[in-house]
Amino acid sequence: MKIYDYKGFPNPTRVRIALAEKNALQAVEFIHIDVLAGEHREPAFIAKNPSATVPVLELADGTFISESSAITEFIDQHFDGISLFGTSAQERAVIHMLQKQAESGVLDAIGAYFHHATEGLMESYQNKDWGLKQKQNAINKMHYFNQLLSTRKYLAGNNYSVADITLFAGLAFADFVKIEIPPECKHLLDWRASIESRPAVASI
Ligand SMILES: N[C@@H](CCC(=O)N[C@@H](CS)C(=O)NCC(=O)O)C(=O)O
Repeated sequence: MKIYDYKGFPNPTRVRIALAEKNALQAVEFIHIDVLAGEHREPAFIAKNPSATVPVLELADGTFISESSAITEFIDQHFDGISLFGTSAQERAVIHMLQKQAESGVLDAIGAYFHHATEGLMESYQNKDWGLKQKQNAINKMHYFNQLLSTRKYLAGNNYSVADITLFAGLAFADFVKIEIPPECKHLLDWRASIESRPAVASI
């Protein structure tokens, strides 16, 4: 199996952490896509993912899978080890809910800020007000997650899950664009330090 990505970018990081948690990084061939040079917008890559984003997973039969949530779900099912998506119906639904909130409320909101209110990536269209609004939305969500983490160890409860991975990648994106986690969000900051110290996360 192959993964087309750009090491260190937020969404590729989600996939690499999931693989590391499963001890499966060696099972994958990584193919570097030079996003900074626009390689992801060339026809050869668009044929793999019409959305022109990394990461993309290619399976042995030639199937291409984009969207980090889908790729990490495949990884969770395909490889043995810790369950990242939960087991019971309730646990799976709660993890899904929190991953979605972390993705749209933090990671994608910060992405909108990056693409619209900073230089971004060779953007053909920008709406600065939209970008700034999304930055504020991301900060509001940090407060929301801080509150949640005042009563639980991990985002979805007692067990580490893909929701933690997605929020962690979102906060790394915040660092990159210099959006500070509000210092009063102590539970969020402590949680982040605990995720950072996981061997799989530290190995990425
Ligand atoms: N929803 C997609 C988003 C992927 C995404 O936006 N990837 C970024 C890198 S972190 C990218 O390829 N950006 C290129 C661009 O926006 O032109 C996912 O979950 O994988």
